[in-house]
Amino acid sequence: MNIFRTSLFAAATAVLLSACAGNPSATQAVASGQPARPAGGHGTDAFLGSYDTHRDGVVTRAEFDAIRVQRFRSADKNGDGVLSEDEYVAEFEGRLKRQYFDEGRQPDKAYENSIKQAHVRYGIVNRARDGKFTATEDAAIADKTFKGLDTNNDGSVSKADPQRPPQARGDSVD
Ligand SMILES: [Ca+2]
Ligand SMILES: [Ca+2]
Repeated sequence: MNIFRTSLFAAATAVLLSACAGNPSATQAVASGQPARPAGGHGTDAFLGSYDTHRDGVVTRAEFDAIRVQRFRSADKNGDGVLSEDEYVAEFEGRLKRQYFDEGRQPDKAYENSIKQAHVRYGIVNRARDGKFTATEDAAIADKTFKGLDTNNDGSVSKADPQRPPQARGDSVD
């Protein structure tokens, strides 16, 4: 990174920080105590815990897509544009570790099971079973996940979306 880009990055960070400081609702959302749960799970609560980076109780489609794309890219360690099972599970484990750390927990039986489930999920998301989970496949799953939770179809997921009964929710794989 050259000096110009470094200073640009610093300037952008400063703008972001001041924007946060000037936003009382952001502070209130944090104070409301909804825990961040980066490793997610099923249902609206888990979804908000994983994707609601502003902690304001709402995840817009743009916010969701940006996080999915960023997670996919950071998971693709060898940069070949697809995720192997190892890359996929390692990315999930990174989030799970952070969640355990945030909650002050030590890895336990549930942790091991979550990792096992991530391997099972890979078998589901990698439909072609070729060990190459693509960004296109990820985008298709993301679309299904989001639409399944945005039950009032207003382009964002929040508590305002009436939750469907579990059996009507379909196969959520993330
Ligand atoms: Ca890869
Ligand atoms: Ca909605």
